[in-house]
Amino acid sequence: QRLIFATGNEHKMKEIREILDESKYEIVSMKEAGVDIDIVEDGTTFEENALIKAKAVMKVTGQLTLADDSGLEIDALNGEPGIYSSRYLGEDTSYVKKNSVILERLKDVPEEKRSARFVCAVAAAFPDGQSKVIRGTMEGSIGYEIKGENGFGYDPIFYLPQYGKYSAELTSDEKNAISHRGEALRRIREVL
Ligand code: ITT
Repeated sequence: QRLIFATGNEHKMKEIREILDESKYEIVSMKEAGVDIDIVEDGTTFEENALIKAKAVMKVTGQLTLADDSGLEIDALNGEPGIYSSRYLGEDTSYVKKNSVILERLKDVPEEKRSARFVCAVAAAFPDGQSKVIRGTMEGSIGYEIKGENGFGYDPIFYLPQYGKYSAELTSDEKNAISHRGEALRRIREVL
């Protein structure tokens, strides 16, 4: 089954290809599909933004389209950066900088108040106009340093107490097995 994945984020794309069985799905990125449109993500939730992206690309291609809207919710920052995770502190700010600023903002926050979670909403927009959206989460906490070489974005500050490791220290298989994206994609597979 052919499906288009409406993301311009290559790190997400890599994880998506690893998680979904490529013998069952022909996964085409937006770039590969030749889709170059500006999508205004003006929803107020991960789910709304995932649906906006999937529907916009389904409209121009007429084909089954999936989209991922995701981010990091930090409880001590009242859920920030949340749906603004990629725009946080400015679109062009590096993640080394974003991650350092977050550690600095949390420097006086004690262990028990450093809880955080990654959230991923995956939406499917079908050619007949129907749609479906599913959320996955990964619970953890904000660590005290920037650590690990794997993953992307906020993975180097996201600590998983169950593993005694930062998310960026996990192999891609280990991350995909427990991640917000892994959960959401495995569940949406059932309705494709
Ligand atoms: P598309 O909209 O084109 O898919 P984007 O990167 O702009 O790409 P989002 O608006 O969904 O996507 O922003 C998600 C941001 O949340 C992403 O850029 C990362 O900073 C962060 N994020 C999401 N999942 C993550 C993960 O698994 N590990 C680390 N950071 C993650």
